[in-house]
Amino acid sequence: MARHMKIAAAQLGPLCLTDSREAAVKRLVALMREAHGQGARFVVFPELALSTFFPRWWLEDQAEVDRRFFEAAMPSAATQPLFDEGKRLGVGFYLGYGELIAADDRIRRFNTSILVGPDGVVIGKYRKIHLPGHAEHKPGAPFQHLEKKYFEVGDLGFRVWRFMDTITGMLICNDRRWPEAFRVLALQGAEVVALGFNTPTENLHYPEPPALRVHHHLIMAQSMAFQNAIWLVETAKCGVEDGFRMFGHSLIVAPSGEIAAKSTTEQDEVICFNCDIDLAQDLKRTMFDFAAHRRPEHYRLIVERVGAEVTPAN
Ligand code: ING
Repeated sequence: MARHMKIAAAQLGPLCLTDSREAAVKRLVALMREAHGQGARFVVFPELALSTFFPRWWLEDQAEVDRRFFEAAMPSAATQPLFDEGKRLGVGFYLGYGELIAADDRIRRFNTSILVGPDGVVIGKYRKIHLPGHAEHKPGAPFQHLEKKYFEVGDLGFRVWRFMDTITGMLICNDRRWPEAFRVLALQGAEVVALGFNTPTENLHYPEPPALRVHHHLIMAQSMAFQNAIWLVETAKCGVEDGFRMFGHSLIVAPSGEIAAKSTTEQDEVICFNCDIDLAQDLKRTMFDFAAHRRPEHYRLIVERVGAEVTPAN
């Protein structure tokens, strides 16, 4: 009998600068209830789900940034209601948030996600490794993308956990643009990967057609799911936040690479699918039998070289 798990992507519409954590948590609890009502037992929330996407702003008062956009404890009084609801409903969840830790007399800040079991206990933590954007102020740009300013590169690696009878891994947003991230999870036996994202509709560097950005999002999700034979759940925070638009298109993608469910709005929206976790068996036994087909002795450049260098054989 194949293992099934009903998984939901709980997409969050805009959160504006004036929205409190408590307001965000209220909406997350409502989305969790809606997902549970559709039969979901695992709910994937977006990246940085407790606040507006603040890296779009150049903010100089670090104490204010820490107070408004980072969590020094998880759960805290403000987020405890979400953990309580998960436990009450018997629902596990993925949550993205800004993590602040005061460790060995310095403060460290990460773009973090956690995996919480249906008993409300934190099972795993991931700190975003691929930080896009820039660290310096771009006054001439229509908006900033200052993840390199506000966050440190994650120090926990790409890992998987035993989770509700599956092997589940976590990624965050920009990670979905780097095949290495998925492959490292798949090499550890990942069956499900949860990924929250906040992706601006506009490109701050050059006038890229918005439809093209969605096209990239869709092809990456399908190819990463297929080439690693995983269920891939990608959940957006989207809509217009303080005048800045981010796209939705939350997805549940099967190991076949087929989109099993996709959101249709840029608001709070739950999509849900009854995922056959064992669907990937045939792929992992044949086409993507890593042990039988991979040739790491020829892949060394992937690890040894960071940027591209022209080194022709002739
Ligand atoms: N957001 C965007 C993402 O990777 C981005 C940033 C968009 C980078 C498009 C490059 C191109 O989807 C986050 N939060 O990583």
